[in-house]
Amino acid sequence: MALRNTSFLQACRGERPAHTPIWVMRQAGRYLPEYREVRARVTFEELCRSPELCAEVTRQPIDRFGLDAAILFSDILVVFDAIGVPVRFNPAPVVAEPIRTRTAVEALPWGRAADHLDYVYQAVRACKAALADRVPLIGFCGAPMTTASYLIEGGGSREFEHTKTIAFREPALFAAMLERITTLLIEYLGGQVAAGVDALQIFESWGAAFAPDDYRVHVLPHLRRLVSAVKAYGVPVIVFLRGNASLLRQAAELDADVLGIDWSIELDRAIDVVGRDRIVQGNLDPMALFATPEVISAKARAIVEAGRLARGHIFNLGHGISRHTDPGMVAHLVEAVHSA
Ligand code: 1CP
Repeated sequence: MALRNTSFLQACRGERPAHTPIWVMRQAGRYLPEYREVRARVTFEELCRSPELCAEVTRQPIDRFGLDAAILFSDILVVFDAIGVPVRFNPAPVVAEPIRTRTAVEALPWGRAADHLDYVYQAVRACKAALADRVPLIGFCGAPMTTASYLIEGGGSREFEHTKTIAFREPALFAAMLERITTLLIEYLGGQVAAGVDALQIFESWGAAFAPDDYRVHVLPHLRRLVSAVKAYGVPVIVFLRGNASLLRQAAELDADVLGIDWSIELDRAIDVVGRDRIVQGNLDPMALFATPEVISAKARAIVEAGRLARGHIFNLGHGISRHTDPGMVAHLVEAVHSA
């Protein structure tokens, strides 16, 4: 059956739908009471492994708000299941035995690893069924470096000490790790597309860990390979490279259909850097949802206006929504963007 709301996919192709489409990074999650209700019954890991519950929480923000796209409920770190590396969420992720040496990398079972993520592909099928063609479904993964950083650091990090030490002192080992992870991610996104996702987003949440010149040398080639490979799957590819103020020119070198812009830069200035022929997504500060409805409307209008400078624009926050957000303000934002 054909999708009923195609505004998001039209914007990804550079067409101008009747209104600016909007979805929200982390739109399924802890700010929604109905999500917290599900989470009270199961752990985060159990939730990610249950296709039925993934479909239920993916649908929650679609049922509540007039959003123009759904995003698969999962996490960028479930890929570690594929290589037998356990990760716990408390709720921040913890990898008990970080991978930092060539021996440790080579001991991991990389061959046909993405076959072990069948529960995610089943979740995609369950989400598609639950959405019943109301809106498109976005699949996703972490970018090679963001993904690798959790494996190397053993969790989130502020300074990325181990990741950058390996990149600077053992560049061949760092490249070998990112190469293997990239191959796994290419297969993993292929599995998501085969299961039915309508678009893909790659999250480079920690790009700004590296200085721009080091990012170009040590990180960008792997992200570029991932983007080029997954573009062949035939669905639009969005890259959200957080740290735009410093890495926007690097982002512009990617062959992605859509470039995600974080909230650290004015959208019109970002468009001037990446080029007016590009399609952009973003970029309201998530904390702006703590402002009054009038202020939210004004900020939304300004971003929609700036978005008209680009070939296409999908409205989003400039990073994930805060868990303390009032859902009523999300309803207000969607309204404001659609009527701008
Ligand atoms: O207790 C809970 O319910 C767990 C909180 C939670 C949630 C709701 C985590 C743990 N992950 C998620 C879901 C999630 N994560 C989605 C779902 C779809 C949606 O957007 O609605 C997505 C796309 C992600 C992606 C993700 N996970 C990123 C990239 C996006 C970003 O925010 O930069 C990253 C960095 C992660 C790692 C992760 N997983 C969970 C947490 C708390 C974190 C961040 C840890 C850190 O700060 O290092």
